[in-house]
Amino acid sequence: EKEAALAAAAAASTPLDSPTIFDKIVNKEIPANVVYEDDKVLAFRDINPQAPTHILIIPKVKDGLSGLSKAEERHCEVLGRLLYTAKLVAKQEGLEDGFRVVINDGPAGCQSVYHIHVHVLGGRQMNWPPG
Ligand code: IU
Repeated sequence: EKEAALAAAAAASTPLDSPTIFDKIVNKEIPANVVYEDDKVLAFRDINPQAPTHILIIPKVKDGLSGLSKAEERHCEVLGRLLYTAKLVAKQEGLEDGFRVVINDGPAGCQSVYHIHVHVLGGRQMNWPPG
């Protein structure tokens, strides 16, 4: 019985479930320029900004959400919280003329950190289509 439980645990844990650098930021093990925080989410400036304002919003607890493609119905509340926080942060940053929200997913989506995050970009004219 114990072996079966261990096998099930091994099968369930993939590298995508592993902690990322964003867990270290949440735990304050590495510094970040935090612009907003509550009990559920953390927002901080991207270290490699692609616009005058470039902020990342992440859930404090990953709960399997390595990316949007891994979303389950139980994640609906936190997904809504991430988008609502994007609005709060955009307002806080004074992006009255508009802004862009991006979620990259998987290799083809150019995702590099496997802990879901919403990019908020603004302070310059965005272009369409994106690269
Ligand atoms: P992506 O959507 O997974 O590609 O976005 C990851 C972002 O995380 C990217 O814009 C990086 O510049 C950013 N980032 C960061 O802000 N701090 C870090 O320590 C690392 C990545 I690693």
